[in-house]
Amino acid sequence: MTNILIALVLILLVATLVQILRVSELLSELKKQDVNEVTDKDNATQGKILLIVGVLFLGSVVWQFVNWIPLMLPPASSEHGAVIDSLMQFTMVLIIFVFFVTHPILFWYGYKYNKNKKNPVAFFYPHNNKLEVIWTVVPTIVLTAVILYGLSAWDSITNADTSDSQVIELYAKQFDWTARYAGEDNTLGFSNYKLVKGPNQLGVDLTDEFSQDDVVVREVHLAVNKPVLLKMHSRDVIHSAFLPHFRVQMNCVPGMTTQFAFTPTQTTAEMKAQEGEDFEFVLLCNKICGAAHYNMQMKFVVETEEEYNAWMASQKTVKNTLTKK
Ligand SMILES: [Cu+2]
Repeated sequence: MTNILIALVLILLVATLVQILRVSELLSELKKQDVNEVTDKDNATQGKILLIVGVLFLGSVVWQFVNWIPLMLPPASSEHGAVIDSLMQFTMVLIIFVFFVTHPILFWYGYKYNKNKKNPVAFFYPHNNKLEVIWTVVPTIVLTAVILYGLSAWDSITNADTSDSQVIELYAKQFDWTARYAGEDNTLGFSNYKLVKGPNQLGVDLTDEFSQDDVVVREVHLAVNKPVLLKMHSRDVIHSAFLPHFRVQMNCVPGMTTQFAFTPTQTTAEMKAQEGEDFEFVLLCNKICGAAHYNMQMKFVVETEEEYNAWMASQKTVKNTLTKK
């Protein structure tokens, strides 16, 4: 009901504006003025409006920086995350610098050089080789540098040595996550969606010897400073595994395995001391995958190796939970 009322008010507002314009046109006709003629006074008014809009716009940008920067993610809690943070900061500093140089000029020129009696015709300046070279070559060099920096960062992150990483499967479906540790052999047992049945929600092949020691959980625990390799699967649609604090994100695609390796560098306890007691590392879905997409999350806990080992020892293997005795 409220929405309908808001829509009605907006329609009436537009209708009123149209009528006001129409009245002013009729008045000009009565005064025998050409409504389409742009006078010096109109230009001066438009110039001033543009300047005010420019000041308000730049002011609002500064306001957003001041108020929203404190809401941003804390520094990365993973090794490769520091590389992503540096890349992000480098790009942002560059963009913000260019923004604050070009935009004040844009609004100021609109105000300063509008047509008036002193300035009846625009200055005709068709070509300048030197300027053309500068504004072609400088952006080319800068953008090439940014792209090379980004490619080398992505390359170093995705080509990490995973030989001693602990393997964990992240299994996505509408609308939750399940994780499966590869167990002592560090090899995930074979799985297939056709084997999904009853409590075996990941379709693990219970006859495969590699699957016997796998551990299925709904909360992931990691040991700090130990590399992990996440292998992602999806049962239904494309999901995206997003661990914002670790700067990890990778699509989970039905029918194929995707992966992301990382090393957590801070424990949950350290983060709680730094960010407040409510802090938790969390896995989110970053693809709009359906009605309950927003609620698709799983807790990640980073702890010391002793704490992690104790937790792992308390978990049941697939053999113990799913295999019929
Ligand atoms: Cu999803």
